[in-house]
Amino acid sequence: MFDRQKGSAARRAEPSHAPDHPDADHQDAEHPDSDHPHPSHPRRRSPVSRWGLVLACSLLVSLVFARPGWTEATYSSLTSTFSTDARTPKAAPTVGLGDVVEPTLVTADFDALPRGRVTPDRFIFSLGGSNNARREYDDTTVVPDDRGKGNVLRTTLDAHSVRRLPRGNNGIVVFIPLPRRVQHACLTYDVKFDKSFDWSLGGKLPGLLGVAPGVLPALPTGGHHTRNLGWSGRLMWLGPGAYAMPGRKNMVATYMYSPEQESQYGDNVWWNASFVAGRWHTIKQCYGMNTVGQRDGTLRSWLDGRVVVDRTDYVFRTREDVDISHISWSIFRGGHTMEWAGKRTGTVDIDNVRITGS
Ligand SMILES: [Ca+2]
Repeated sequence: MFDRQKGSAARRAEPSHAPDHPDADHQDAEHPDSDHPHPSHPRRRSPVSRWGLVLACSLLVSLVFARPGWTEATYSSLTSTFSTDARTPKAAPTVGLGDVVEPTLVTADFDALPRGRVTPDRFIFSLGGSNNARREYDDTTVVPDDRGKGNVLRTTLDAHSVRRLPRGNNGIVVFIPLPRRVQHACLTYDVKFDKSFDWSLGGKLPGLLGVAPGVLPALPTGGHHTRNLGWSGRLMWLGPGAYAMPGRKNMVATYMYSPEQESQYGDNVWWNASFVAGRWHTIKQCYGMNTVGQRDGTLRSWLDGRVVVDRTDYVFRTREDVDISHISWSIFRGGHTMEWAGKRTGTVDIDNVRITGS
């Protein structure tokens, strides 16, 4: 029964053509290690430095009041810098994974972004990457966080559409190089589907992937043969039409492309758990590369703090130069046929993205 369910969903699971904007890898440059905060060294402050601070604050205040549009102007200045660099190295905190402390590679809460449709620069400022194709982001907006303060990133999925049908570019698919390649990594984010979300047959949520140097990150997606050059691990929400589990309204699965995948369109690793429309969930996905030639890769997932997948025998790779190299920021319905479309326009909100790894 398990295999039949898996095959049923996997056969329908993804368009048979490639995403058309694979992110160029040219910005995957190594940056200096900035993952360890500077140690704190208490020191005596001289009166000169204190007056310097006062003067600097005064200058900042005068600038603020002199330029009503300062936030946007300042932001534009920032983003113009960020748009030419994949990411600017900055001191980042560390977070714990059980008893292991991993450096933080990416963190984004979207609270500093102006509300409204996100521009490529603002998306890149938050999460990295180099894809400046405006149309990739035209379903993504910054909206207030309904939990009280700050913003979240919203992807709108129009009624009666899937990724490429009836036309255009619905949802979002971008590939974002990590600041550096790692052997194991965890991706955490909050996600909320709107309260009347139509689960339809299902769709994709962001995950991580790895490709060998020089290989386009779109390779282990879209029904392509990975040729052992990469793997991907995203999430899918799946509606009842995509599986045979009576009584289940929707299901979540980790959606894998790997050297041992059974379906051309990827395999589902079921969570035996469901999303609830209108409720914030916290997702954590961890991927640990296997030793080449051994079945010792780790594949773990949590939903709202509860372990839903715990595999220690996974095979992600058959070569040493495949590791964890990109975020796969995929949010769309599909599948490649209209049976994946929703009857209503729906939204998927994401916040508090964090990637740790080493
Ligand atoms: Ca936020």
